[in-house]
Amino acid sequence: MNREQLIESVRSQMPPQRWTHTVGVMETSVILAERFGADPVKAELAAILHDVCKYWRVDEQAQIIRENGLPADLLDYDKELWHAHAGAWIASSRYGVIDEEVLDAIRYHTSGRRGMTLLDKVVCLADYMEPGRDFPGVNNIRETAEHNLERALLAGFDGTIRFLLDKGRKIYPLTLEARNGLLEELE
Ligand code: DGI
Ligand code: FE
Ligand code: FE
Ligand code: FE
Repeated sequence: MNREQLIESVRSQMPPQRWTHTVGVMETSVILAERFGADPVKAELAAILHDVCKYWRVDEQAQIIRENGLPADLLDYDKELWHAHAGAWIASSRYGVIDEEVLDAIRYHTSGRRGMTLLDKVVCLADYMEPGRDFPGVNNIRETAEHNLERALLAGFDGTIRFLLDKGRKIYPLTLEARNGLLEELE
């Protein structure tokens, strides 16, 4: 499957506004990769696929997690987390992506993790700050991302954690570990 076929396949699995978001993540991932020294080709591939199954039925996402040995504890946390791990599995099994760096960037684009790679950080931050995003603090993240990848991503996770606290929701441990890891890197 070439790039155009991949794009068409992913596009057909989501509503138009989610595809617009994906294009924003693709473009922003390439910009951030070039700015901070990650591989822009890998960054774009991860971005194309990062939300591939976001609009699949949640029971299908759960089934992928249960049947393929993905972290079962995800099922005890918000459904919003599932599409990232399920998406990495689909990228590998359906689209033949074998590059573990690309698969990890898809897998951890929502939760983050401790010791995020440069590529993980680029895709996760692009997902926060692509041009279509509009939430309180997004312009601060964009300005910080002009010069500091870790600090910008930290601001993104801080916002998500605050949002989850305000809503009285659970926080997946990898998100706390991602934040702790970024703080240690910035020390
Ligand atoms: O798929 P997107 O909408 O582009 O963005 P995403 O994959 O980063 O999903 C973010 C959503 O996930 C956001 O609304 C918060 C929600 N969420 C629920 N529980 C957690 C969580 N996000 C993180 N990072 N950690 C959680 O524990
Ligand atoms: Fe996502
Ligand atoms: Fe995100
Ligand atoms: Fe996304």
